[in-house]
Amino acid sequence: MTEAAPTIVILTGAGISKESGLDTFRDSDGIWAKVRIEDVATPEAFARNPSRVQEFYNARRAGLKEPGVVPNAAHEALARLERDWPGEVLLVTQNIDDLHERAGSRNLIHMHGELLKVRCEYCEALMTWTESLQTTTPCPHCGRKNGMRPQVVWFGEMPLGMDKIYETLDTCRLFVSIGTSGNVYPAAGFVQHVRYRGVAHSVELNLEPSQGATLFAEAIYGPATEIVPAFVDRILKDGIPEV
Ligand code: BJW
Repeated sequence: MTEAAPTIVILTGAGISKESGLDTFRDSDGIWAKVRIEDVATPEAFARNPSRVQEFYNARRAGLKEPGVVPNAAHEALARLERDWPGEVLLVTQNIDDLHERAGSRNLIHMHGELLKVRCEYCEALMTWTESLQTTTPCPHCGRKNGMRPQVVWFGEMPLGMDKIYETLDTCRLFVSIGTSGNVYPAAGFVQHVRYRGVAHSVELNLEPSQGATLFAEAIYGPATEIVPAFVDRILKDGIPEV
């Protein structure tokens, strides 16, 4: 019996979308330099001032429609890896933009939610939403007001798809972390989870060393649009290095 081709898990963060015109969070010109986490990215902030939080996400949702905001060479390379690698490639993104989908990735988990989806806290209906959302917008399913919220994961909330993510981290032979600062858990802990098993290679691809840089077996630094396509070429040509 021939062995199945090894599984790859890719984790992406805001850095992969930076060259598509979307801000990161913790760089000096990032989102958290302009707004406070406590004002927009916690359930308490939403309870205190829902309009402020809706405005923040309405602006970012509108930003996705800017003509220059399109998938870049790094998003495209990851879609190519999924198409051409003979085994499973699971793409786990912390990003709430839709650039991976637009590039063609299909086996994708948005662990921190999706900007183009909203849900009703009363009836739990989940729906695609491309326009502005107001606190008073009635739920199209149950008709109640004041329950519609962005489908994003705020601090203190449980990230999405965790069972599938850990199941795949437990079987992968390659873990790659791209454009994330390694500040936010549980994503920041994935590399230790994988390395603990002792059978998977781990690589960081970033503009500069992240918080957890020393935890990776290999690191490549540079803009995502340059280093990700070159890395994908290498894996498709040479396969996964031995641990
Ligand atoms: C480039 C580049 C280029 C730039 N090319 N690279 C104490 C200890 C440990 C954990 C905790 C703790 N206290 C609390 C926690 C848990 C907490 C947490 O981690 N806090 C830390 C701050 C310490 N985590 C949570 O609460 C999470 N939930 C959870 O743990 O649930 C379990 C649980 C729940 C309840 C009870 C008990 C347990 C939820 C986390 C939610 C994160 N949400 C946000 C905002 C929502 C989405 C949105 O609005 O977009 O998600 S925060 C923000 O950070 C966003 C991002 O997805 C996330 C990660 O950011 P990312 O992607 O890493 O971006 P940056 O800006 O940080 O980094 C960019 C990187 O790109 C940099 O490295 C650059 O160098 C690089 N770069 N240009 C390549 N061109």
